[in-house]
Amino acid sequence: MVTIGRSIARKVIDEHLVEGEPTAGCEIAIRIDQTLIQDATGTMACLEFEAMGVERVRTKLSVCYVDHNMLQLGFENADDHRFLQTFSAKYGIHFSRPGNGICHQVHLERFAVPGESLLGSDSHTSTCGGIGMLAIGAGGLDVALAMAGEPFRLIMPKIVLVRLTGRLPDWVSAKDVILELLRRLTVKGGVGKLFEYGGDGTLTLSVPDRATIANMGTELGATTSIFPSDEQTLAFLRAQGREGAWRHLVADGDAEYDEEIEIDLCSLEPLIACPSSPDNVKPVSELEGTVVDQVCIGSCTNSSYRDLMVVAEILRGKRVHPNVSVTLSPGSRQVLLALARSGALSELLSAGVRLLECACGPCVGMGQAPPSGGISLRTFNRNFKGRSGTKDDMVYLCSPETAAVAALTGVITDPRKFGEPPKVSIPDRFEIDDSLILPPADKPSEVEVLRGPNIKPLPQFEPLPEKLNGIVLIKLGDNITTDDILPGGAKVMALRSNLPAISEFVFERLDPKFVWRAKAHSGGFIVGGENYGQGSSREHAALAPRYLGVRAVIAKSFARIHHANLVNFGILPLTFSRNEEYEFISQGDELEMPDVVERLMEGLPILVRNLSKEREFSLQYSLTRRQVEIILAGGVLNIVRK
Ligand code: MIC
Ligand code: SF4
Repeated sequence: MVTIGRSIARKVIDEHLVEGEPTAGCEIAIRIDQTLIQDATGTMACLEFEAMGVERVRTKLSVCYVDHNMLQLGFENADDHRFLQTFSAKYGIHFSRPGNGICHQVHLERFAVPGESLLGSDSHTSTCGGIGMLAIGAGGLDVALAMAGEPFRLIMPKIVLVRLTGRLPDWVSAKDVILELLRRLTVKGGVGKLFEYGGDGTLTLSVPDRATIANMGTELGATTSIFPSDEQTLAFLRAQGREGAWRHLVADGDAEYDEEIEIDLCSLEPLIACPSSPDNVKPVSELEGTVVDQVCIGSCTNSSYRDLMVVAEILRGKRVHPNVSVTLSPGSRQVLLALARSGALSELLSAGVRLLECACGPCVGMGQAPPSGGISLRTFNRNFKGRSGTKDDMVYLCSPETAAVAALTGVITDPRKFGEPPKVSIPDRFEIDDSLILPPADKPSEVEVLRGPNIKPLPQFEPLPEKLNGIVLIKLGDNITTDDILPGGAKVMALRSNLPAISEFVFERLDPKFVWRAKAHSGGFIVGGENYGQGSSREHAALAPRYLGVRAVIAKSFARIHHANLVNFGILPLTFSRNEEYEFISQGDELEMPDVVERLMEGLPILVRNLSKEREFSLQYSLTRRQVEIILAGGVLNIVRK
């Protein structure tokens, strides 16, 4: 018998396959070993899990992190934290207390296992791909289902080999590798794809470097990214006192891939993503001299000990520029304590760095908004307009090296001009202190789940009616993000467990009258361009429009997680049969879709009458039988409740 060599991704998928044929484009179901939720998406996921009536999580390991909604401007976030802590204790979930760090960094350090599967209610769950995990971001409801022991269903992605050759030059680091991919492929270049890294160059990258690349693979729209589990992985796990979790996991020599890309690491230079999209990438050298107002270091992308030590080394004995506000949000308490013990923290503070909590912070607009029109250089992964909290922000994404040098000079500077590159040695073993990770209760029946007034029960949604009609509430362009649909930031995110309240903010930044219009017409349709719903996994970007009566989104194409979230909450994701039709639709047009139920059941295109324009056209959908049933039922929860 001739056997075909397998990629790493294929090996892990095969080991977890429950249903389906792992051929690109087909639906598969995989067993989930671990789940991760965080406080911003987790409250809703917990309410959904509760609705499933399961007594204890049925995974190998489930963890809940508090890292996003850390500003406690009122009772809301504090109440939610208390809810999550008691809920976790009762239902068998490990609880990482506020202050312990950002979910992806902590999960990588303390829980990630090569070859296992992880589903997380956060789009950057892919970070743990850096250790050889099959780590996928999803909506809260899909994660709740996984916690209840259900397999995760997804479309088998194409597997793309990213062959890395050579070694990174001085002053160039992992962030520049993923920025190079974003430059080449754009924010929709990875949709329907899984990026697997291989080649000699991969061996030169540590697990945290790989995690930076896997983290930001999400910005390509990818299903996920995965690295081998090799000597580097063993060294990382050993430093975490977890070498027992290691297994050797590499691709077969004759592994087959759907596509291949090559990056010669030696040829890379410092890169930067310009406002306001992660794929607007240019060489740093082209932007030299641009005056900077703010530098933010940290986030789940660049928060490893190595990254923050590099910054400390660059700033050692110097002062940050008087016109630049420099913040540091360390990714984990482990890293922060290691910085403190090594003396690097004193260097950072002496240099004038503003130390923030071990949390997402400025990355999601939880404080530290830049000044009006301000230029902010961030080591983060997203720079969507307004995400920082300042409407006309100018956010650039770059490596810790580029950020640190700009913090000193006050202008964008090619770090290669700075002189000798910083040398950092990584401890063989980190000091491990898991005291902020609370294990679940031994006696769950004795735990009372505490709910504050901000936690509102989930509403009941109606099944799909025979016919849909209504007006086009809004017409949008390409690459609309879930931040555009439902913003982050301290004010709005505090309402994540309160659907009626959060729904008041739908499209607030793009069109403050949207909610008023949706209410006045008792719902309607949304029209979008390519890659609708890219970015965050927040299911609220589907739930809240549904709450306002939206029953279908018509777009040229959809981002993976948002497409799944729309289906989960009974909103029809439709695409144009002919994209030219987009041009003929305007906001306010009255649309009618007759016999939708029948057409969906028979797999026929959806017919649309644009009554305002007197045009008829057809729409397609990419839905499995199971997804059609979900839409007809008005959402997954209606099926689960039955
Ligand atoms: C983000 O980076 O946008 C977030 C905040 O982490 C989101 C999750 C959320 O909206 O709660 C994500 O990436 O999924
Ligand atoms: Fe947190 Fe930002 Fe990472 Fe999202 S991208 S998990 S907000 S640090």
